[in-house]
Amino acid sequence: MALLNILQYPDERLHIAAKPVAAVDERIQTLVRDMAETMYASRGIGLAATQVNVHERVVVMDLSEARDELRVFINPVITRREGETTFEEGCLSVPGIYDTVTRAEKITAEALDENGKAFTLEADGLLAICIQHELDHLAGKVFVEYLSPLKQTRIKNKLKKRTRETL
Ligand code: GNR
Ligand code: NI
Repeated sequence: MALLNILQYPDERLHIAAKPVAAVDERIQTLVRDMAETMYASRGIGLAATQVNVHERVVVMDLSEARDELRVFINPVITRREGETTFEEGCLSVPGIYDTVTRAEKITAEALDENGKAFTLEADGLLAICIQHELDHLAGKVFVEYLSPLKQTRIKNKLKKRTRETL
């Protein structure tokens, strides 16, 4: 097991689009385990491989109170979107920043699990929001890009200042 470093916005590597996983092999299973360990250690509800500088379509998620219901999405795609909902989002790559984002209320997602088995999931509520947030990461998009240019500039300056102070 290993803890992975999480890229911090505005790191340009957060904008690299992830490639599909060719085979769910031992290398991918190790990545999944390390990403899960990193997500739990950071108290996040989700983590996309992009955030740990691996540009392949892998996501881990756990929305359970007890933190014992790991969900793994390999090569995920959203096949259906319905309705609209807004939620105050945060991101492990944008620490301390929370703002409202509008997304689809209900989605259908298709992916492979950690054994390479295909599944379909209908989701709403926080699960639907989190899946959309993570798939955005795989496309190279961070939630702050939904905010106004002014807010994006302020967030960038705040995080750059913080990075300077903690180096
Ligand atoms: O831990 C997280 N919480 C969260 C809250 C609202 C909407 C999305 C999220 S995902 C985030 C973890 C993360 O950054 N995943 O990419
Ligand atoms: Ni995020």
